[in-house]
Amino acid sequence: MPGSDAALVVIDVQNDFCPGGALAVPDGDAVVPAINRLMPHFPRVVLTQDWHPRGHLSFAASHPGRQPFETVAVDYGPQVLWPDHCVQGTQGAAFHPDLATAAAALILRKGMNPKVDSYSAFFENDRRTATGLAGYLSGLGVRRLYFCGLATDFCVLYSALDARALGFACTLVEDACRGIDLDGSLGMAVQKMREHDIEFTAAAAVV
Ligand code: VGL
Ligand code: ZN
Repeated sequence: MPGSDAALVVIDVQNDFCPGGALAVPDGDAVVPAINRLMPHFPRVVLTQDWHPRGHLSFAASHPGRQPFETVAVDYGPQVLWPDHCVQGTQGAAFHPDLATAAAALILRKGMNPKVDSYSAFFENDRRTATGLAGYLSGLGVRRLYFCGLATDFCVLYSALDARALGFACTLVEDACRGIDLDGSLGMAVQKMREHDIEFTAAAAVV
């Protein structure tokens, strides 16, 4: 049962990450009913939205000769290249139509710098540029974060690891997440989260 110092962070439940979308996560839309049931049990809900300008550096199409899911070196280190996805203002970038967005206190958009990707809701992939979410949550006295959404092995993983490093207690609501699983990335993500004292729970155990 989440207390008064808890917040639910819903990562990137957007059309492009759901079946039929540009970067579909297998079974991605299955998280929606579980997340909608979780929301009323939290004093605060934050939604994130991957929100890229056209021609974003994370798009394979921005790198001549490169294909989606290849990794390239960019200024801040390795960057996986993705199909064009979550372009600002498009239907693909919109939340899944059944997600109960009215419950959200904050919608945080990320990945807006054309030259820097942002998996995490806290820091961009340069690992330096803050999004402001840590200050928002701390300012409200939030100390415990529950994570759900898409994708477990990218944006959920990086968000939860950053939250732990910032001192928040973190729980992954495992059945309210789905992963991409690129070259075993899902198993590695689960292992990393366990190593960093992120707890795992099922949605039914939260409420
Ligand atoms: C994501 C890849 C690219 C995610 C976002 O939300 O996990 N993955 N952009
Ligand atoms: Zn993205």
